Amino acid sequence: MFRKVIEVISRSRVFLVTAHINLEGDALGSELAMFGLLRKIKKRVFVYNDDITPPIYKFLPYVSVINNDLHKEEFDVALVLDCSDSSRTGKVKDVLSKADCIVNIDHHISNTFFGDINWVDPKASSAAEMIYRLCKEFKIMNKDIALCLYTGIFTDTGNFTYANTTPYVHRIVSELTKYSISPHIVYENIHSSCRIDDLKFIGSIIHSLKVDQNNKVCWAIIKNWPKMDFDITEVIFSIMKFLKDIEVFILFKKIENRKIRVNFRSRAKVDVDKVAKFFGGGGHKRASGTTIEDSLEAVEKKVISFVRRYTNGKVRINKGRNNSGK
Ligand SMILES: [Mn+2]
Repeated sequence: MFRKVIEVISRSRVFLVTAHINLEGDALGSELAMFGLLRKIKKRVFVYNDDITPPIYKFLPYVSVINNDLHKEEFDVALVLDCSDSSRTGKVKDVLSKADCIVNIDHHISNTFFGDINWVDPKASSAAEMIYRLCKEFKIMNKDIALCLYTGIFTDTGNFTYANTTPYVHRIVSELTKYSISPHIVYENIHSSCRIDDLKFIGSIIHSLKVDQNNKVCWAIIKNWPKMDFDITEVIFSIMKFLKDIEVFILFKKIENRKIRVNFRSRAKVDVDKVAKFFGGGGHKRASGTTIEDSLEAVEKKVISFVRRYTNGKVRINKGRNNSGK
């Protein structure tokens, strides 16, 4: 599949590049690195996202090329990055079929192979790692592309702390950092963005944590999940992960009446993609999510009891029908 991607990029002229809604470092870093690569090899490129770019990512090179309004541009190829399913592109999905060829480049294990060409590698730490491989193939790299790729890998490996931080990841990063990247500046841009109210809100969530020590599960219930510029989900998980001997971390966020977003993280043993799939979602083995329509109490009850049985290895899980990313 890698060869097919190289071939279609080489022979085509005009590209649409997009990624998943709820933009984060890997989606944006991969898109913008792809933009840099395609421009270097003299292609025409449009980058479209349904969501607006969160302010914390405004430091990324090329970020101003991202468009949120779909114009009537024609393109030969749609490159869909970091998306487990085409519906994860939001309203960009409506124009994907205009392309002669949809290329799906992703690392979610729950990918639905929606493209004409599907390069899906669940072993890759990030979509950015896959774009790095494309850059190597085309022998293209510069400071801007390197910063985009670094940011993508940094985000999806949880600042190089998750189980997907392989020796290969470190080798890539050692190469990318040669292009005068300042890791502390990337870190500060992404992670030092909380306001005092955010921290107090996080404090209230931490205060109400629930723990099942026997089943190694820790979770939090958030009765009103606010819309915010900066997503504090990862901040909360990073604090939860300070807990000793806990394997699975879950957030229950009420985003609307009877609409609960559930995020899962696991340390190294439990496959939370399977857990999320059981409830109609999906993602990665170590990070996944789903949205369930029911009351907060009912969702907490059914998810926690499922996770308890699952971590005890007492349930077998059939393949889910719907998938969505984390
Ligand atoms: Mn990703």
